[in-house]
Amino acid sequence: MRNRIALLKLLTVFLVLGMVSCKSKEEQKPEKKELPAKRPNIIFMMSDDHAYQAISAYSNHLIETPNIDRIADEGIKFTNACVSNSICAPSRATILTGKHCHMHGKVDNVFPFDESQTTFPQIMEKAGYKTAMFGKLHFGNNPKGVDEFKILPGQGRYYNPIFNTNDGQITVEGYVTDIIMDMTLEWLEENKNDDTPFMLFSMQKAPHREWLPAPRHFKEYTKKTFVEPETLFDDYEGRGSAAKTAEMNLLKHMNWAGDAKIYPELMKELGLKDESGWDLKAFKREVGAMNEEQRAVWDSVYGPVMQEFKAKYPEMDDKALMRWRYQRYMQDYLGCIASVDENVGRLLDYLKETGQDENTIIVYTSDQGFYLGEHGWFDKRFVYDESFKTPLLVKWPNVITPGTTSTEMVQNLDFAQTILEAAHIEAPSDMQGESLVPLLLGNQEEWTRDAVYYHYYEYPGIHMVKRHYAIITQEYKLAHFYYDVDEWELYDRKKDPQEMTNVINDPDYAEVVVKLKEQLADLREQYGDSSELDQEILRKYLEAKDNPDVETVPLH
Ligand code: SGN
Ligand code: CA
Repeated sequence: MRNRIALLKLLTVFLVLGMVSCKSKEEQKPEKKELPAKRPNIIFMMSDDHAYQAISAYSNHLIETPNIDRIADEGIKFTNACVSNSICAPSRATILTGKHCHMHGKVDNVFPFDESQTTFPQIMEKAGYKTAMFGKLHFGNNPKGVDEFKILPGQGRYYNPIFNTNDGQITVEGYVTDIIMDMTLEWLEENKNDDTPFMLFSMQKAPHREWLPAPRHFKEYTKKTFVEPETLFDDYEGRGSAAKTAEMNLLKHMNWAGDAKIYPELMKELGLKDESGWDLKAFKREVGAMNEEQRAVWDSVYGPVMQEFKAKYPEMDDKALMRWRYQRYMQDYLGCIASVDENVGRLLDYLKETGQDENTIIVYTSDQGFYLGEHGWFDKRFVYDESFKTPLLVKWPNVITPGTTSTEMVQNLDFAQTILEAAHIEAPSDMQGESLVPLLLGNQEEWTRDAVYYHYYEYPGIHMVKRHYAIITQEYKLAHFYYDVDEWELYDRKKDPQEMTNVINDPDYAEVVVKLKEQLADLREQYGDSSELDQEILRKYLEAKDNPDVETVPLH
């Protein structure tokens, strides 16, 4: 009897435990989070050529960016965000249209943007959002769907820049990064008592070539020494011919005056040539635009740097020169980032002070990544990680869990649909991305993408990076360089994160290659890309190249 009672007690315990554990399993099942009912404001900050290697939320081996990091700390950091074509205007057109380049037509920096394309600010404006855009667009025409704009013509200048505005051109005295943020803050201040939700683009020119820091950063940054990347002296063995023939090597292809800030007079003295044919022009464009005061500060810092170089130059071999080039490049590039970061801080502080931060989504990104000496390079264009990946940080109070990291493969292609969904606006069915809202809300299970598509076009042209398209998964990257060569490259992203060895002919990867080629063909079909289209785009490009009657956007 006693035994029976004991057994019954035991059974009851098990039953209760069982119920409890069932219940806790149900409780553990993540609850699907919903968008807040109120339409948010959105501030989309984008810099030009800002490498994720130069944001301390990603890595602090080069610089601390405490203000940009605040967005990551209070929101989400994407560590695998990428672009569909690593070059300025095409990336911007993809962001604004939500389509791949072959669909919106802005495949390179050469032709102007097709203004008949619908951009997402136009859709937001119609849906009752207030819209504005300040900074760099680089379309060869003015933005559509923004009530107010102040846009740099073409690449714009660092000092005392000119802007195209709703009311014609203006020249603003000062440093471009500060000025673009002044415009952003002025607009916010003017509109702060209006309850209409807004979509505001604040797009920095910095840190684009020729990397000119603000006077307040010259001194500090020209005195710094930065850690060299492991692949600075890459000889491109193990890669295809595209890497070997590209013209973006720090030693061989950087300009003396425009890039390294060697004064034209000193170039002459040392017998250095304007190899690109536009080096001296670029120097004059930037340094020539300074006022007396700016030029005096400039000379007081860069003068001694040049004297030091003059003394060392005769003794320098290629290795030493490469090292000097790298340091000079980083000093200026990171000096530009210092201003970008300070200005992000100004914006975050302003929003906090005025309480506008509560219902405002803040995005920080770049139009693509950039090489900071990795593989011996500057510039971008390749599908290799440093240019393919781009920083992406998003803050949305009470929606995104602070300090979240996502390793999902998200793309600039997705931004339009994301922003539209966040604003409760239906996206047009011809947009080709996927809304990131599930990832922002934490509904991870709704995200199913396992591969992205990439296509770079601008060749032959500046920096000579061959045309290629590619499929990228978390594990592999398969690229086809299809013009003036016919070469395939495969990289094992897990085993070879620096992408030093093309394993396309390695028998161990034979099956992977077959599978990825199939998947790539499917992706091309799904997105409406094809060899016929590649040929048509190429023919148009080659025809326009030497035809002065075709309208093109100036490169510099
Ligand atoms: C300029 C730069 C190039 C750069 C392109 C495109 N040269 O031509 O180095 O690749 O812009 O940049 S420069 O010395 O004149 O600046 S992009 O960001 O606009 O795509
Ligand atoms: Ca760019």
